[in-house]
Amino acid sequence: MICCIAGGVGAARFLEGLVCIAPARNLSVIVNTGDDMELYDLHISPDLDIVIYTLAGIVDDLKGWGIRGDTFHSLDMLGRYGGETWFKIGDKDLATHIYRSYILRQGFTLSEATARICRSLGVEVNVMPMSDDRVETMVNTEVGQLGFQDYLVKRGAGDKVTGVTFRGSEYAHPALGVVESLCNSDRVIVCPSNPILSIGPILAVPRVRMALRETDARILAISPIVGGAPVKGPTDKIMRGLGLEVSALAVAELYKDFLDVFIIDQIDRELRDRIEALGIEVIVTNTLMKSLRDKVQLARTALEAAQEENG
Ligand code: FO1
Repeated sequence: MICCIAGGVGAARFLEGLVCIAPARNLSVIVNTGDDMELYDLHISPDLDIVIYTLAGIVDDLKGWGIRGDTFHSLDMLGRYGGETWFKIGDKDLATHIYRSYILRQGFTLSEATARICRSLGVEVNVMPMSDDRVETMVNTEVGQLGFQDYLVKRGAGDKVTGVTFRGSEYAHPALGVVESLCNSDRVIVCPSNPILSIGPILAVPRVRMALRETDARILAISPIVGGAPVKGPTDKIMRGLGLEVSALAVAELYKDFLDVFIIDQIDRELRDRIEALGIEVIVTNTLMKSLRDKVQLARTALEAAQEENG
């Protein structure tokens, strides 16, 4: 059994490769919900949707989020009413948010809504939200505290970041199956996602970090930082804002209390010794996922590395 810890686009691309070489029934994925937001009274879970749409084969590959070939008639109409249109929700995507919100309003959990969406879209991987409790990633900036999507999408990640907090995380319980999955898997893979904004909220759920420290599973992570820059998104701005160096080494430091193996890109090979000095095994390979072949190759390297000790 393999349990993955995932944010949005970077994680989904890695998972696309992983499902090509590992049976879906052996995979579970714990997904960040710190990015979730309410818009038009709908509960939107961007990272869950990115992972689910990718595994269902319907994601818009170019953007990495949303549904391929989606149209935006509903959003255009909302704009005519003077509504907010900065968050580009397509017509088909809108149906997911309506359906999820409908299930939640009936008193079911986000886990249940997620399981139903996966079933309907033919996704056999066990995709779980990190928690059914609300955890909100808040970004402290020079213009004040912003919700994650306000910071990233509405304001284009242009504000200087001074801190990040995960509102509600200290009281959040892991969703049903999360701790079991971390403890009963042979391997845990932390996907190449933003360590602060995407993996950070998951680790901020106290029982999750505890389970990572306690599990017998071999824990492996893939660096989302290559050559001192993020593969995607504002990870560099966030890390700098928190006074961290933008490097694979700094990511390793963030995970060192539970990490066994760290996969870094060839370009970062000179960091090997310093990461190994943290007590973490290092694998150097190509981590850039430009084609499906790259994704499968990276997944294969991760599986082989994670297998080594457990046999
Ligand atoms: N990201 C954007 O940069 N602009 C958007 O308008 C946008 C809309 C959107 C709609 C649905 C969805 O599931 C995701 C969407 N994203 C959009 C991506 C998303 O906000 C972020 O990439 C993730 O939250 C970060 O992992």
